[in-house]
Parts: sequence; C-alpha cells; structure tokens
Amino acid sequence: MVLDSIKNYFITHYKSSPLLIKAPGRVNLIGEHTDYNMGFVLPASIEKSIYFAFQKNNHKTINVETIFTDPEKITFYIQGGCEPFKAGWGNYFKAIIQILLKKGYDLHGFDCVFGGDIPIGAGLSSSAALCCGFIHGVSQLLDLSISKKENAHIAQEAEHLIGLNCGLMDQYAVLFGKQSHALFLDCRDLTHKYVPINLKEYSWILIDSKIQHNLAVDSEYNHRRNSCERVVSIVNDRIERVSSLRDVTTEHLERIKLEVNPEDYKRAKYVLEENDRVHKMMDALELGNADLVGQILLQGHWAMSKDYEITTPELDYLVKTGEQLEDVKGSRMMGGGFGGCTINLIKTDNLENSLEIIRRKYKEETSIECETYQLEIGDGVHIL
Ligand code: GAF
Repeated sequence: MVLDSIKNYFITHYKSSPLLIKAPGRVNLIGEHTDYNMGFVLPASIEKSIYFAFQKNNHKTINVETIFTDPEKITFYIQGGCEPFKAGWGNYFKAIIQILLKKGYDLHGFDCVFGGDIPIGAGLSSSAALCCGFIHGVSQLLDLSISKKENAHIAQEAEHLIGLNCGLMDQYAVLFGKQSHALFLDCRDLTHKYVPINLKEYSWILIDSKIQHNLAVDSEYNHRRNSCERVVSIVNDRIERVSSLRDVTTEHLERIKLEVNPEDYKRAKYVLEENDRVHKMMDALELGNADLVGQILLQGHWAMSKDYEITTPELDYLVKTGEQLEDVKGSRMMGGGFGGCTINLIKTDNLENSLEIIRRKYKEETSIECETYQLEIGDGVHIL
C-alpha cells in the first residue's frame, strides 16, 4: 500500500517511472549493545520497510520528499548545503550527502520520494533503513558502485554525525538480511552467516510498548558505550593490550573490579554475558529447543533491565506478563533501549488468546494500547 502511494505520487508529480528501492527494518533475536564492543549479534531484516522512488534530474539539486510522517520537501545542493528544513529525517540525508560528497562521489542531481511502514522509535531501526536504502538507491541510480560494506559504514557515519555512536548491527541486518533467516554477525571481522529460526509450533511476535525512544537525543546510549570504553582502557593500563570488550575476559574483570566504578563493571559484565548468550541462542535454535530459546530471551531481558539498565517499566511489565503465561516461552526488549518493542516466542496454537491477555493486562497497568505484529523476515535492501 505504501509502495503504491509512493509510486503513484511520483508518477503524478515527477512525470516518470522511478527506480524503486525497498529497505527493511530489523529485529534482533539476541546480542544487544554488543556490536560497538566488537562482539556478536543475531538480527534479521523484516518485511516492514521504507520504500524509495528515485529519478535523475538536470537541476544539480537533490530533492527529497515524503508525504508520510513529517511531510516535507527538502532541497540539497550538490556543491554542499541545503535549504532550511524542519523534519528530523532531513538530518540523515544531509549527513549522507555530506559524506558522499567528501568521498568524492559525483551526485549529479536527483529527485527522491520515500515513505514506509516501520513504526518510528519502536526499536526496529527505521533510521538504518532510511540511510542504507537511500545510499543504495543513489548508488544504483548514479552507477556509483557503493558496496554493501561501504554502504553500512557510510550509514553508520551518518548516525555518528547526528549524535548516536552506534555499532554496525542495524546496517548489516538491513543490507545483508535474508528471508526466513537471522544473520549471525561477528562485529569484529564483519563476517556473517545465515541461521534458520523457524521453531515448529511457535511464532515470533513483536509487541510495541508504544513508548517511543530517540536514541540520538537521549545520551544514555552513548553513556553505555563510554562505560564499556572506560573498562577497556583500565584493562589496557593494568593487565594487557586489548582493543575492545571482545578481548576482555571475566578473569580480567575480576582483577580490575576494585579499580572500576561499580556501574561500569556491571555494564562490562553484561556485555561479556550477552556475547555468550548469542552463542547459546545459536545452539538452542539449531537444536530446535523452544524452551531454551525462551530462557535465553528472558535472561537477556532481565540482564538489560538490571545490569545494563536500558529497559523501561512498561517493557519489563510486558516481559513479566509473558512469563506468567505458559504458552509464552520467552521475550525480551529489542534494540538500543528506553522504549520500543519486545520480541516474543509464543506457541502458535491459541496465539490470539495469549496476545489478548497481554494486550488487556498491559492496558490495565499502563493505560497504553500496545500493538502486536507477527514477525515476517524479508530480504535486505534491494531494487523492486
Ligand atoms: C541501536 C544501535 F544503532 C545498534 O548499533 C545497537 O547497538 C543496538 O542499538 C543495541 O544492540 O539499534
């Protein structure tokens, strides 16, 4: 539906048949805040996406517009600079255009209309979809031959310019995702492999707490990263040369425990344990053991709640409610934190009943109507 609206709008207003790009959002099964610590993650690209329509123009300007959330048309100049704009999304395109120009890419001039159905601030990485989809579209339209790897790094740099010192999980999930599979990514050497995640008799369900986050504005995300970096630097000073938490062991942590501030210690310990959980999850999925998968989800959630301290009371309530239901094997908050969705593994038989209970209890507790979606895993960014 969104795609049709964009296509029709483009044809009516720009009088041509555009190049169309689909850029998915992502979920993450496990491995939260491990990417910038060079650890492991297990995300997947989803059907909910941002769609882009592109055409070249002869005006030496880049016109980007959306008719959906924050409708606005922004004009950027290929010599650099742009007209003043209000919409938050404009900052991402501004940053990307700046980076592409700095890298020496010739951007000629083009028009772009975009829009999508990824809920914003729901932990489904609409910003990575926005950045990676735009970069891919520009590259295809203008024959720039930007590889997926370079795309991921440009999109990450754009996030950093805007203020979120994120890792590369979201960009890799959005670019390399594959239908019906999760993507196991080693964030140090950026190698990946695909993992089937179908568990017989169970469904993966997303529950949107409707508490929206804006990680680039909340400084809490960057504070977590700083905590991890402080621990790495103490291990470096006191024990041995390490370049990230990936090289730090539990023995290292115990040896420096008295020298690190207790909060940083707790954060680092969480990251080490979360990396282990990614491997445990891979094993549990391979065994097709839904109980074990559920337990790992729950361990991950409560560690994020108590040690990394990035959940909210609403998300904790959703997870706790699921824990009381026999058919819910487990759930956890997903993404950077401070709002967004939980991912849940729920018995397919009687699924609607389980969801009904969760929706009702959540409403009673918080007065908020949560939204539930069946997880559909689609392919990474591609031309339509
Ligand atoms: C956000 C970031 F963008 C990712 O890089 C990752 O750190 C994630 O939070 C937490 O796992 O989505």
